[in-house]
Amino acid sequence: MPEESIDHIDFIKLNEKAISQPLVSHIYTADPSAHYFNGKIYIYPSHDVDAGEAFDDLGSHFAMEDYHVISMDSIDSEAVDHGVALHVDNVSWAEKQMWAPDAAHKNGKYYLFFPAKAYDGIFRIGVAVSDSPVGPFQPQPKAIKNSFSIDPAVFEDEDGSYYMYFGGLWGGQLQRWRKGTFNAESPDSPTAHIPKDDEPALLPLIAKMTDDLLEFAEAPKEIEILDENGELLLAGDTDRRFFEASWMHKYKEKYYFSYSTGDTHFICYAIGDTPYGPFTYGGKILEPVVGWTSHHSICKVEDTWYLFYHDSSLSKGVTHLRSVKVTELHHLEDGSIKTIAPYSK
Ligand code: FUB
Repeated sequence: MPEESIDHIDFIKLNEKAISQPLVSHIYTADPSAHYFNGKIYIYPSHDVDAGEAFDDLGSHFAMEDYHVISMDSIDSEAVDHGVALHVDNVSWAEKQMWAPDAAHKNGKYYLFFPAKAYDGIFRIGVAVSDSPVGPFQPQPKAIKNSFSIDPAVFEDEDGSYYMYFGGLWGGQLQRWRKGTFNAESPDSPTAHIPKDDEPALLPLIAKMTDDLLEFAEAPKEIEILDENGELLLAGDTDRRFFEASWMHKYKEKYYFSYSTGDTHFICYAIGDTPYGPFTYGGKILEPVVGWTSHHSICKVEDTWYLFYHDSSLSKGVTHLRSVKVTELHHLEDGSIKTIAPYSK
């Protein structure tokens, strides 16, 4: 939904129909990774700011510098901002663009995983550790070895293994890694190195984490997203192919990999039998929201599943000034997920 097409009056009408309102409105927040740790909800979002960078398809206008953690005692209670949990100035390897993070909890420690652009212009993924779920987090001196691109999502399986899913196209640079090393040709083009429409789409990656959650325990592997005929989704299938915003949740012994389709603005899901897939495309979770990006997480709180997501309605459509929201998510009897229309109240 391009923001330019909506005027002020339309925003008032749209917001009246919105199924949920921003969880916090004193700062802009996006890319919410929600977790239920020790009976409380913790949201690890990006902290959107207007740094004065012009909009471009490489996402230069997403010039975030720090992370805040938001907590809620229950799904209906006030969302509390715990202030700066990590700032780019404290991360020795990172220069800028603190994009969508995630967090994990293990043995009393909390781990914040975050992508940022290093001084050579290449996105890497870092990790920072705290004794508290709300930080402050102490960053590791170097990015995770062999990490690249953006949007880490760390999933804890029932056997105690942790896996990181990651990757993102265009400004997220995934297409530059097709030959195994960073391809710096055509630096200003978001679409250079993207496969042709009739070729398989680029795939997200997975890597099992080491026991201390500080490194990859294996070389990252691609995960396959297949269509109803068992064929890889094609690059031209832009309503369904992976773009960014990986997330994993497990429901009734099945693994649900969900993601954003980027330039077509859907949140979709695909189902598999193992954390590594392959995953078969299942459908849409969320219709387009106000703003260019869509990014989500799925979290079970007691017996109810929720979709945390964002939109740009509070900023009246400014793509890089987003707000985190939450709504209930429904798994249907046949294993599918009910599609959510964000402005249908
Ligand atoms: O917030 C910056 C980027 O926008 C994220 O990393 C993407 O997933 C998109 O939401």
